[in-house]
Amino acid sequence: MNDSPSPASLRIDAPDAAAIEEFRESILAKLVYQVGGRPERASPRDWFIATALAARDHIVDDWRRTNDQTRAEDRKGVCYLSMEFLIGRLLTDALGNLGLTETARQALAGLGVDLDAVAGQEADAALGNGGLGRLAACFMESMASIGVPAYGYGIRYENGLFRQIIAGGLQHEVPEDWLALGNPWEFERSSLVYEIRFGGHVRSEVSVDGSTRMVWHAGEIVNALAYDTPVVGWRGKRINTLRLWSARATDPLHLSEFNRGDHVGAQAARMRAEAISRVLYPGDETEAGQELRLRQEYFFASASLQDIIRRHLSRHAGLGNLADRVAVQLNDTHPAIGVAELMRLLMDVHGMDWDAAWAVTQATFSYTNHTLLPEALETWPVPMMERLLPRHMQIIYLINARHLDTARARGAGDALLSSVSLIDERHGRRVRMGHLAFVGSHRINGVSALHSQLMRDTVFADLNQVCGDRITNKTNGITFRRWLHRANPGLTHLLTDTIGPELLDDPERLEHLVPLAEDAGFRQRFAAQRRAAKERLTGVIATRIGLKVDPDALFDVQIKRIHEYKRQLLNVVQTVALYNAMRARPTGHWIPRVKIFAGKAAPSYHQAKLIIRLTNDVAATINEDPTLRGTLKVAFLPNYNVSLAEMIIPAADLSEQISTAGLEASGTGNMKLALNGALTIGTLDGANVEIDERVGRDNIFIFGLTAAEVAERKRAGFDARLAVAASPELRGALDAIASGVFSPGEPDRYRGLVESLLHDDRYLVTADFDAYHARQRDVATCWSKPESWWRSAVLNTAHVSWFSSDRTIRDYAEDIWKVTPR
Ligand code: 26W
Repeated sequence: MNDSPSPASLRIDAPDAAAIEEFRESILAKLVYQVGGRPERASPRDWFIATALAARDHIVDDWRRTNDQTRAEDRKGVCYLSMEFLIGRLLTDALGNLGLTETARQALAGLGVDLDAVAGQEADAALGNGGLGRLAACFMESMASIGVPAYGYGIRYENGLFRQIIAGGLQHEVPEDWLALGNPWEFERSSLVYEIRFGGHVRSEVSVDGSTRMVWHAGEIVNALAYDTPVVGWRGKRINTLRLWSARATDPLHLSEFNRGDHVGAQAARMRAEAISRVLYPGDETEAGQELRLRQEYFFASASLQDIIRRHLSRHAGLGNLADRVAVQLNDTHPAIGVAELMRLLMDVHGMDWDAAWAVTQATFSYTNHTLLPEALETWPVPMMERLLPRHMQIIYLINARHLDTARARGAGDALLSSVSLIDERHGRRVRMGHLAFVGSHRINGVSALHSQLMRDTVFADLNQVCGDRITNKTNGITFRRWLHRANPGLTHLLTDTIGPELLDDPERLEHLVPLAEDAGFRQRFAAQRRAAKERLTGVIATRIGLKVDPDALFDVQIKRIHEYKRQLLNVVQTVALYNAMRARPTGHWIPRVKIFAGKAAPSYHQAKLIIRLTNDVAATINEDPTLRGTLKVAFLPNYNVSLAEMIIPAADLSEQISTAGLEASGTGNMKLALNGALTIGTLDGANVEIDERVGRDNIFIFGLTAAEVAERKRAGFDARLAVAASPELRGALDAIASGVFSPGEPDRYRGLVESLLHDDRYLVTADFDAYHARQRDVATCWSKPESWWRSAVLNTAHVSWFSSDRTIRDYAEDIWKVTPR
């Protein structure tokens, strides 16, 4: 937490002396009156809180103005429902977007305090696992920046994603505690509380007007309490709201029990209720399969929809026009229970009939799918749903009955009916949440062109046929404010000095760099910025893992969640093959290379944890081998998070995007790295395909089987042993790993890993090895010709403006949400 992120900020804001003085006074006042500190004794943490509170004062008025204006104009808004928001730090983001970075820097300097050190004190808000959560954070920033009125709705987890500690090469998980020292950005809204009900039973009851209604008599009630965080758009254009729900017991203390002396039992209900927002599920792409997870999903979906309805009814007489005023985006299936919940609210609470409610529901929701991996498609056991959400289960059955009737009317036979049914009858009866989200939405989107096509061709083919083509593509994007301007101010300065400050508002200007790729002087300045970032990362590597690396070496980077389909193992095996080759020819011409890895494994994902251990074991052996004379180093940087990504990305020369084709829905790290001028080595998977189209084949290292070839290999039955037999280098690497070269104290440690690869290579590591190894040799050749390397690097930055999340959001706004940014 103490690393100062990056040097000089963007000097787009030329502050005047009065503004600096005013900000300085404000920081001092916050320090004294709110933090309760004294300037001469304040800790860096105290300064952080004081600075954040001072910055916050610049936000609040505009926040209210934005909200009032949107309400006055009755503009349609977006509600982004997401179980995860992987935000990272907010101080530099807020200051940057407000144009106050220099003001704050100089105000603090006047107090003898360094802004970068202060910013480094902020805990990362790690309310997400990986790509899906970070995408939600980029989208929130973009919506505020381009002027889309929006609320992000999620859960205020007390503990975000675990902190990863590496000890003896193994991952250990430690609870993360981002709120421990206070969160200056959030506002508790004590008047915004909704009741969330669970369990009990449903009865049909006759109301006074003679009509029958289904009445849900809940067994348990939990309160949802809102916490709001402002989301500041670029140049303070709009300030949207991230509204996160915290669970509170309705009756926190059973006083009678307490007075009887049962001090623990008296608080049991409270513990049970508040467990809902205690901790983020660290599972990534594996079905959590836990009742608590379903409770979390319903809790935040219900609170958000109740809030949306309350806000709508504060301005409109009824709910018939809900979909004209609000678009609700389901970020994967995690909030999909919202489809049944909105139906329940419209019918049971607001008296709408089924057809009207269904029309409103479908027109309101749209759903984004983020993965086709079968193990990640959520399903819930019917008995659990019946117990926890009995009314919702009834509604789901009714939705299903009508949906199957429609399918039948369109001529569907039994096979098709069972494939499109919301209930999976094959292994115990389970509710398919992806199907529920699909039928309850008017638009369903994938996150890259390839992924959307695979949705149409595979997992959702039958549904899409039965429901009429509702699938559309919205290729992911990233916010350039965080991932270029803030993470890499040195490069950004070079770019704005060269192609003009308009770049900050118009990423398409990056194309103006194209001719500069031919300019040796510019290439040199571009390379110098990389060199400076690598120098800084070298320091981080030294302090964090005690490894000395050469900043002139090629920095070869794979940073993302550890998962078999992402194939960190392919990278490690190739590293071993390279090591073997270097040892066989120590005097050969080897380019100096640092292999950098970072990423977390789900705590229960044993194979992924074993891959982390192998990476660390390989690193330990290679880093200590004197025959290499330092030409190859391997670094596994612990506790990958947004802040660490911000330090690694500007320093990366090579971006590893090597997933088995067809399995990475999009990827967004690939975009961040290319934007900062790293060259990609990758498969034709996810958004790599679209990066390849834009940067051109001369400026990217593509290898391996295509998605279609992968499918074909799997159909034909792929034998890894044949691939290994045909590749001496692969065999040598696997033999070394299996025989304990990297685990001499326990030679059999990786025997099982290698054997399972030979027996069932589900991710086709061995099939792609030779192509990958060869492409890595091309990388080395290119690196040894700096002119061509840096030409390609410049062209990567030049050609990826399309991956701005502003573009993605404009696409959603126009095609799915029907809202006009302004
Ligand atoms: C139920 C457990 C669970 C948890 C998370 C299942 C699935 C997920 C997510 C779908 C995992 C995820 O983050 N997917 C990633 O989403 C990114 C944003 O669209 C894509 O860029 C990545 O390719 C995709 O893996």
